[in-house]
Amino acid sequence: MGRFDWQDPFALDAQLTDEERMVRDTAHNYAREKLLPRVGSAFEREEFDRDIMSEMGALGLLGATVPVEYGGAGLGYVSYGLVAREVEAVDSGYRSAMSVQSSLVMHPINAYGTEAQKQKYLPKLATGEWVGCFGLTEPDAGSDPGGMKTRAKKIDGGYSLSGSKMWITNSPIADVFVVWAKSDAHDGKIKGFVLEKGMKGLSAPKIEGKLSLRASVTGEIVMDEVKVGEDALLPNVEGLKGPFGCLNRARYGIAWGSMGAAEFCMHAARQYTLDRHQFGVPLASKQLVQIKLADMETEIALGLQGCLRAGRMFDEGSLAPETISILKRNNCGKALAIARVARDMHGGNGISGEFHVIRHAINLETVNTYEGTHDVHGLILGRAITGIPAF
Ligand code: TGC
Ligand code: FAD
Repeated sequence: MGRFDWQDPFALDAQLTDEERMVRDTAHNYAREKLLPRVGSAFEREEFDRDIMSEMGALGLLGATVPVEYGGAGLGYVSYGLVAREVEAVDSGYRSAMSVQSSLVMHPINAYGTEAQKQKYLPKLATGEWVGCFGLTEPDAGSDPGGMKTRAKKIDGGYSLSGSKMWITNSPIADVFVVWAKSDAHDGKIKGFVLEKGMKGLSAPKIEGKLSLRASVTGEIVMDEVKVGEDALLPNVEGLKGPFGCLNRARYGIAWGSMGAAEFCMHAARQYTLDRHQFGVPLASKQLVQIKLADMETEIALGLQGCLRAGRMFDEGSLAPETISILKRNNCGKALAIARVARDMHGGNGISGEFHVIRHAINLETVNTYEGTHDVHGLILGRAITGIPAF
């Protein structure tokens, strides 16, 4: 029989390639040395440090799966997931910044764009010189993006875009905006457009006062007859499968990332209850405490192993979107529950920013909601299981 390693019960590490371990270690060292020391004050002050994008870019953590010829790292999906896990162990908001740039901005340009668009945008997005954002959600169209009102009207030589997007990660600091609109030149079908900061009629006001994901910057995208040329259109996709193709990748990364946050919380709760003595003994000696740690251990181990399998299937081309829904839904829900329990196990100290667990719990409320809510992913699975859409 093997020896039990509570930090890696299914020997995940042994299932990785040398390259994947190297990527993981690079992300781990960066996250712990550069992100962890600044997250407390960033969260308190509700500020995202723009330099983080350039730092991640310099390490090859942006566009990990995008081909090297366009400035990406040309890595597989397991590497991408491992980066998300390490970054989100520090803060879900930092993983958000990485996911949006990689899966929601670089991926659609790479998958649906022209050669000229790829050459223009991808290298600068990969280094973090440019920051991107992804506009799908609208004030009246969240879980049902097919109900979007944003329109692209055909004009001489291009399009005029009008509408507004809501809850958009990175929009206030973005240079590049991938937005989805119903296009009258394409029978009202959804098309993607790449807009740039400074275009007339385009603004991205910041949403202030978030109590979750405060170290990430979130805003609106307001388009008032923004005129663009044909070269702004992403020509190679049409309909909701365009944005969903991006979301498949981001949701997969979130499944890994949420487990990173959960692991951080579990490790913190373990150490805290070993160190903290009440009634003359360490809290960790109590059955009620041990059962909580055992539950966390179980969910994290199973969640990560599911992610690894999904990553291998992604690279083989056999991963179905519904399988991603299983992992996005389960891992976010479980991570949120783990963070809340870890907060409780820290007693009064658990509400202090110094111990990080309450920040993770508050952040995971967002992570459980964005990229398809917990219940919406349940309904995606319900449709796949029964054949009956219940949205
Ligand atoms: P439905 O009829 O199911 O599908 C319409 C078309 O899309 C295709 N499709 C997919 N293609 C690829 N991947 C997927 N996962 C796909 N899901 C659907 C489908 O085949 C069909 O294609 P076609 O050719 O027949 O037209 O569409 P519906 O309108 O019934 O949608 C239902 C539902 C609930 C599944 C969907 O709307 C949904 O997933 N809603 C959740 C919305 C969401 O996830 N929004 C995310 C916004 S972005 C974000 O949150 C970023 S946060 C980033 C961060 O900071 O980290
Ligand atoms: P709603 O769709 O109004 O849902 C409200 C509630 O109703 C939820 O509990 C939901 O599960 C439930 N519900 C909805 N439909 C059904 C149904 N059919 N049956 C039963 N229950 C249902 N979007 C982007 O496009 N780009 C981004 O970068 C981005 N970043 C974000 C960052 C943050 C911090 C946040 C909070 C959100 C972000 N989003 C982004 C938006 C996010 O994807 C949406 O908030 C999410 O999809 C849910 O939409 P909604 O908020 O409109 O909620």
